[in-house]
Amino acid sequence: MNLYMIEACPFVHRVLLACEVRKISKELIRRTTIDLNRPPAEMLKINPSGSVPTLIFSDGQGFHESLVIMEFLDSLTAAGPKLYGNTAKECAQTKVLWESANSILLSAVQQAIYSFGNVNSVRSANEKLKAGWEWLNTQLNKPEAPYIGGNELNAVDVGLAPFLLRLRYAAELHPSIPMPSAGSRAGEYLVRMTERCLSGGIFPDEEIMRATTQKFALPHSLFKAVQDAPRTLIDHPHEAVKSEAEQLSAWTVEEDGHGFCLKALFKFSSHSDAVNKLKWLHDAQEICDHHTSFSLRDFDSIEITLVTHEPRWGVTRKDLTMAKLLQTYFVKGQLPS
Ligand SMILES: N[C@@H](CCC(=O)N[C@@H](CS)C(=O)NCC(=O)O)C(=O)O
Repeated sequence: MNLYMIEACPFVHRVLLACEVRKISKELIRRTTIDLNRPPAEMLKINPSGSVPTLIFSDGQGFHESLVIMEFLDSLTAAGPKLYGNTAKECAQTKVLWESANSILLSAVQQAIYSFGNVNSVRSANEKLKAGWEWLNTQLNKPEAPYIGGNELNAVDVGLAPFLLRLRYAAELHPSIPMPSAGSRAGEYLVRMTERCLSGGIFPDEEIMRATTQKFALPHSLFKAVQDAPRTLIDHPHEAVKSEAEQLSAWTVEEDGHGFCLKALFKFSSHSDAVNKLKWLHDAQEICDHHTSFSLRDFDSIEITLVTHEPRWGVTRKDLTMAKLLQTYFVKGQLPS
């Protein structure tokens, strides 16, 4: 068997940690590091999404999804304890516990990590995290048992670990993220888990983990460009738009009684797609600290006006930079990586 992976992926780390717990050798499951931008053809054949981890067998068959792979590892004969338990009843109980871990703790941890500089999102994650740490304290209520699984990690510990470790790095950039207090059971669990994952050489170097995590905690460079763009009025907005015709092709300069403004109409594939884009626009405005005037048209289109009111009405550098950001996301469906 061959595990297709990249070095710094938390979902891959679940599988590597699971192999360590189960004592599954690198000979039984070999590791192939891939380029996520160019996944190998044999991997795309069984996992067209191109995501890692993906497990491939010698006959070319295989599957992806970290939790599915973890469950499969329990079917192998190996010296280490099983992740889900030894009986059908234990497996069912572990899966029910995982559902709570995922919805109460992990979703909040992921929201805090993958904030992309969205302070609203961090704020709401922080509230959920407090409840998450309480849940974790309750799970760790057996004094002799260092892990949720008891003396050894189970599927719930393994599913959480890569993300719990990364939360620290996000908290370095967003100090409002609440971490469990040092003396609490959850706090001690975090220290224990971090030592285990980092010392065993299971996860990459801290510096790699920090850098790859913090990339998701900061605004994308196109958001940053809007934040940094000056609010200076442009005297000839028609020419400014023409000079960046490709990136601003969706926008027209219009003039009303007050002065110039930028307008665009973006059409989406469905009503729900348009509503999702409105949610994205709402967050984008908060991250950029720059606001637009927008309305939903014909259920599937968004009409946007970009203009600066103060100190004088008109189009500024910040408006133009915001226009480029919106066009990139609304036309391409994603921001460049
Ligand atoms: N639900 C998947 C998520 C895997 C995932 O998102 N992996 C990332 C790398 S950390 C990836 O492959 N992204 C590229 C893609 O989805 O195309 C799992 O649990 O395995």
